[in-house]
Amino acid sequence: MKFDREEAARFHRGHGKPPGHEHPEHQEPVQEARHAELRTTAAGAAGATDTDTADDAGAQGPRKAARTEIEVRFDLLDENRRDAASLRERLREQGVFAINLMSSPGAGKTALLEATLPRLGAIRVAVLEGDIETSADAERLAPFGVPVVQINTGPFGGDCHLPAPLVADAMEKLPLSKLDLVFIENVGNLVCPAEFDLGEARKVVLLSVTEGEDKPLKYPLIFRESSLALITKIDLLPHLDFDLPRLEENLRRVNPELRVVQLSARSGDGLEDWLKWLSDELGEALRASD
Ligand SMILES: Nc1nc2c(ncn2[C@@H]2O[C@H](COP(=O)(O)OP(=O)(O)O)[C@@H](O)[C@H]2O)c(=O)[nH]1
Ligand SMILES: [Mg+2]
Repeated sequence: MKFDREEAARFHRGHGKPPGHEHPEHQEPVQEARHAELRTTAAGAAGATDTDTADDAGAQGPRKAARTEIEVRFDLLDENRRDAASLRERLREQGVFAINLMSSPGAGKTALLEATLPRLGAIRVAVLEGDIETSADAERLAPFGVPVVQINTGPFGGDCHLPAPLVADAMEKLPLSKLDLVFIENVGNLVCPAEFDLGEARKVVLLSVTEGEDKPLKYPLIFRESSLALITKIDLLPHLDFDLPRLEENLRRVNPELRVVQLSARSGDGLEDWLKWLSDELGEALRASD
């Protein structure tokens, strides 16, 4: 079954949560997804069964009030996984390395891109900008002269994350054969983006020093899923009561494999470490595809 955006949007609208969008940390994923279930509900028709006939219902007064609900459940996570797998394959064929940047709103994803794009030298880069509404971030990146595609989830129910089908559509607007690297700036949220594979090569999570040392413990999935954590806005540390060693310890507790880089897009401190990680990962991917 194809990802049906209109259907999904109808379910998402108002709460930004798709059907079958279970949070694996709290609930088992929907196993019985992708079925249509006919369920009869009838005020005053206690004891009615799905096999009662219309005539029966007609003969028994209150059942005239019966109404039929059709509940359709899609396992969007499963749908998403398959779309992400084919996008990953397409990006591999094209030799494009994609990085999914995730954080809570305001941690500094766009500021990081503003600081990074002019420092990439010969690397051919493009950006997909994800937000619920507005093209503000795409406009911030326009002066850098790289292809930028804005993805708004607002028309699809205002999702709190980017889903793979929207990312795949947006990738088709990029000249993939002429690119080495695509940054995907996800919708600002520390929970939902972690659950949705976008076919990226690496997930990178940003956490700013104003958000608190406890966030890896409170929102562990996004830190477990990521290869690199960027501790951002370190220029603000002198003004804060922030325990950096404790944050690093919390990150290690949640994911001992996680690489950690501290940086400030404002002062430029730490950007070299980030760029080194980037070029090492990109170089490794290019060598592997030779
Ligand atoms: N002091 C300081 N402010 C920053 C830094 N990076 C981003 N900001 C500010 O934080 C706010 C949110 O940044 P933005 O890049 O839009 O975050 P995003 O929502 O994750 O894309 C903006 O006001 C930025 O100027 C930084 O390294 N230092
Ligand atoms: Mg942004």
